[in-house]
Amino acid sequence: MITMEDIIREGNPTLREVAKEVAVPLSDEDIKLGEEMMEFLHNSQDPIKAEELGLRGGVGLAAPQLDISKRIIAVHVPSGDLENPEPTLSAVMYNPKILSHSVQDACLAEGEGCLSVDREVPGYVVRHNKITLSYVDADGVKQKIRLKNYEAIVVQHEIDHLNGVMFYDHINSENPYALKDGVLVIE
Ligand code: FHF
Ligand code: ZN
Repeated sequence: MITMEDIIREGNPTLREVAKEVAVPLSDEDIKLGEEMMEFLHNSQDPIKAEELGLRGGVGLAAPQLDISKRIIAVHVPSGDLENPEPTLSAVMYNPKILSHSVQDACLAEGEGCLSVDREVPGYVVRHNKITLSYVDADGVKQKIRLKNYEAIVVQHEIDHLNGVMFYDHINSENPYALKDGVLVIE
């Protein structure tokens, strides 16, 4: 089981590496890793388990955060709607790739945090508002999906980890809350 002790923190050079693609068909080892990453997200979003295990709630996790430099991410975005409790996005993605993106940019009003960063970094993290993405799923099947708004932001945060990029690299260092015209601010 993955816990916070398995997650490396900023300063560890692995977080600045470009991770390696995984071989397809997927190995049993890579499938197992993806399952454990998704289990971590589930546990971290379960108030009881998160408390017991001392986990920070997370919607995404990338293999490099476990000191494993492979192009594997897990995302689990809860709906936040009691009427419709299905997660809006839940997947392990192998070799995810952004094929195209909107001209419009977007950022989260609250800024971002990271399981590998034990401090608050204020500011808008400007990303693409919409992305078209390909990836290999847990069954080894190639998928192509379009994402927008919050789900697109989460996946871009995770893919950044595969490329050695941290969220604060996208914050304007002169004025962390400066925004160009037309950037969508997601509440
Ligand atoms: C998180 N937590 O998941 C943040 C951090 C925008 O690479 O967003 O570092 F638990 C992955 C509902 C809404 C339930 C939000 C991408 C952020 C990715 C993890 N928590 C949440 C939730 C959250 C990072 N990460 C603050 C830990
Ligand atoms: Zn992160």
